[in-house]
Amino acid sequence: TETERTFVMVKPDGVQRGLVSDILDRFENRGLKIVGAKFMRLDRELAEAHYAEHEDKEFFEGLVDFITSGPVFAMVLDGQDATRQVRRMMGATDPAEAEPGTIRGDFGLDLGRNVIHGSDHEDEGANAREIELFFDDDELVDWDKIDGSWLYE
Ligand code: DAT
Ligand code: MG
Repeated sequence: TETERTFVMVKPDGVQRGLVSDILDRFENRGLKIVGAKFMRLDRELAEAHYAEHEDKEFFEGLVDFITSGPVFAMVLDGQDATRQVRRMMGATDPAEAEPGTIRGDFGLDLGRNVIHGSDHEDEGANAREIELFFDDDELVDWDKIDGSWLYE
């Protein structure tokens, strides 16, 4: 089975609200394999690099303030079509528009507090770029999960 890795991060609001386990539960139940995870706090340099594509937007400063305001739970998930599937599970950027059943649609109300980040599947290479920004090679684990042949045909 052809799988790929994607970068996912529970933002400071999700951590403060105790949503880490619930969110991780959804990804594990879906069949995505954890290959990296860490609890950390972003410094401004990392936050600005992570959100570089938005540096000219008027919300950039507030976004960097927010994402550095408390700890996050960062992870790398592996699976078939993982980047796009995680985005589908997250829902629309604005929780007010996200469908119920999605993470943002179930846990959020406000655009600036949307609980979770996932690599953009429409931005080629965003997943690899973000994984490299947040994780050293030796922090990622190659392993076979026993449910592989039951999850994939
Ligand atoms: P996503 O996080 O769904 O990839 P994005 O890359 O367009 O969305 O924006 C990054 C984050 O910036 C987003 O999760 C919330 C914040 N944001 C986006 N648009 C915003 C806006 N118009 N006003 C305030 N914050 C915004
Ligand atoms: Mg984005």
